[in-house]
Amino acid sequence: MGFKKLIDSKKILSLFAGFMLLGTNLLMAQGTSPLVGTEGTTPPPPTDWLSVGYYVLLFLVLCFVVAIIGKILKVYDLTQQIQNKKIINWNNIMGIVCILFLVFGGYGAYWSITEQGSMTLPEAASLHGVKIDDMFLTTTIIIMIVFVITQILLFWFLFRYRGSDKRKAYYLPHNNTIEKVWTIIPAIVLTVLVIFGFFTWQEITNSTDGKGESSINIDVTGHQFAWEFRYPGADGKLGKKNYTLTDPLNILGVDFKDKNSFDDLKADTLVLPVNKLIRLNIFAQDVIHSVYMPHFRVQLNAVPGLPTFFRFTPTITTEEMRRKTDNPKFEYLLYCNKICGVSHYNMQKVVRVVTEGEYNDWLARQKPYLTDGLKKELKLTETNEKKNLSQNRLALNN
Ligand SMILES: [Cu+2]
Repeated sequence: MGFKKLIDSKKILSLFAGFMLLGTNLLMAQGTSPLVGTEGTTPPPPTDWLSVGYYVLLFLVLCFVVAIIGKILKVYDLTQQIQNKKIINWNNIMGIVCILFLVFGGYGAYWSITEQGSMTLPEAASLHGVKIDDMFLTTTIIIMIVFVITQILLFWFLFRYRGSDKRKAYYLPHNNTIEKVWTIIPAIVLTVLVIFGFFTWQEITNSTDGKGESSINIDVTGHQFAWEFRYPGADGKLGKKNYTLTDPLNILGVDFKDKNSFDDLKADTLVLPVNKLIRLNIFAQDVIHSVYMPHFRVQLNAVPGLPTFFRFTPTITTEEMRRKTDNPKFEYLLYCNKICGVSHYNMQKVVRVVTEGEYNDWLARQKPYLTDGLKKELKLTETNEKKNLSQNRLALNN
């Protein structure tokens, strides 16, 4: 068999299609392989092989059924034609199919909203989150109204004005009024939505306190595949960072020439005091990650070489949320929202919102970033000892 014949062969093509489907199946099932995760992470959920294969098969069966019905109708049509009998009026059939599509499609949309509607984001637990939700709701309502009106008009017109020998189509080359209506109305609605969004976003990000002096400054650094937190010590200031100083002991590249770095703290959980302005300074060390905290409506990319920040005020403590959701195990979470590599799914941290007193207690228990090992590496103690020695000598000489 020549090459041209081979690629034209329907059997080969269908085999290829089957192979591709199997490939998709395998891809979707990926994730069951044991992955190297960071400590304290959860194992990946087992993939439901049956469901993937089941839906692929269901789709194939449906395609097959539609094809068979089409063939039967075609044969019926041809036999009618041969016997000089009335042939099927395809315009009527297509018109009815359109109405059926409108009814079942409309019901499908309704079902999807009522069934999956509860799967939207939970109650907003930050000040600006409420504003984002308002905006989202307004946009959704407007879109829904437009959706219902346009779908009814579209399918009703397809049915009402379906092809017929009794009617002649009206030729409409151009109509300025219609052009104006369908340009100006969407333009006004979209402008209102965009301006609404613009002001909300400006309110969230606009900060006269750009350096974060009046907010609690916390560094969040993403790397494959974990988040690191750095809190300011008693001085309330975070020391400078310089990526060239990064090494196994100084994983964040903190610059200890800056005195503010000495009391900086390392934390494993993101603990936040309630009703206080928090400023997250966001960094990435390898690829693009994304800080995502759905309850606080916070999401911002962590880009290597481009520090960003997000300021927000949490308003509901973890305890309150546990009571509200009636879930004693409830935790706020910080996820990575960029598919950044094989263990991306493991890049999450617990976020705990507590009262100010609890926050101060917790902070006092955190370990300093400047560990003994790091002190040794930086020869901080040695130089101090040398200093002491020379001072002693000076004292002796005097
Ligand atoms: Cu990531």
